[in-house]
Amino acid sequence: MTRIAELRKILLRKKLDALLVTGSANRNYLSGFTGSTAFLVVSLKSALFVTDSRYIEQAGKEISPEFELAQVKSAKEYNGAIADLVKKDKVRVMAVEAGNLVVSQFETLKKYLPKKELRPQTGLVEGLREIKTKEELEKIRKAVDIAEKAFQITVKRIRPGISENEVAAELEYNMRLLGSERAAFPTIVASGKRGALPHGVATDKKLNKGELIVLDFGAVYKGYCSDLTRTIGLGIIVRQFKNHYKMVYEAQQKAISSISSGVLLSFPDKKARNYLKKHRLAEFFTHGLGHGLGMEVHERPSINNVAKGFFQAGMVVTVEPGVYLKGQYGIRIENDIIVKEKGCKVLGKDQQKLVIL
Ligand SMILES: [Mn+2]
Repeated sequence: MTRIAELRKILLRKKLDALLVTGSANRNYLSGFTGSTAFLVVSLKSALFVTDSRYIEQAGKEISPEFELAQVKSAKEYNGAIADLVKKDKVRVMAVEAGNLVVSQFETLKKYLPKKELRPQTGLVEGLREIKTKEELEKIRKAVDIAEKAFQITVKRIRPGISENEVAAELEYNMRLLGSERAAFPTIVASGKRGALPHGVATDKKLNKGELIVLDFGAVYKGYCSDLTRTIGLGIIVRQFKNHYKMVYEAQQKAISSISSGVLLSFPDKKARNYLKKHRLAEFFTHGLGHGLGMEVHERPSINNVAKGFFQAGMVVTVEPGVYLKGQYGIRIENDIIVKEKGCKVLGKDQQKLVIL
């Protein structure tokens, strides 16, 4: 079944006549379009792709033949094209993406469709994206491979006195050279005390001996992301840091080995947290265990201790426990895994030992 057909099944079930797709990853997933300005309207009867002159040629090459392609000249005309389809297909209730439509667009659209109901919805397309096809899994695998190779090259250049920004720049440069379209997100390089900021993006702080350095980075290959975190040490590292590293690694392994199709999404987080609790580190593990990964670096499902639902074969998720000691240091280890019918598969290699440069 095509993605459009899957979506129509959902529309029918929810008694919706159409969906206006405005999220760029959702638009790409359904149509194949990789550009940045276009609307999709999928009704039970038709599928319309609307863009302007900048993207018309690209859209002609990229989009699935299920869509009728329409060109408009102005923002006003976008609304007109949507209204025309709504009329033609006798749409009464059109769903809009609550997370992907700005309020001003929503208000304008209401004026164009005074007698219709626009119903904000979340997760209609995102739900479909949770389970990856073989082709999608291959792209993610390649994105992991690129990030990992770039890290191995970059690590050789890390030494005391160079800045977090320089390390981030080299890492992103090496990912590009290896085939990444862009960095999946602003690269995190957080050294020493800054490591205790779970999302401490790189600054001009210089790396010092004796520090732990948290690097969180990802590549994008054919539209699919990877997301890895490595913690390394520089110079002589005190025993406490090494012990904590081992515990974070063990917590990650406990979580990974608990993941399989049919297991509660909240289970691996509990596994990791319980292990850290035994070692009195749970209070420093201040975020959820992980998240889904695909066309967006954070997507469904969330993997934390309040997550509802079950793992299913074909999901790709990150497993990234960390501990953050304010004013001292941080440790996080993150890998990307594919959920299987039985168990799961870690993409790339895991980082068992603390690498000390
Ligand atoms: Mn992550």
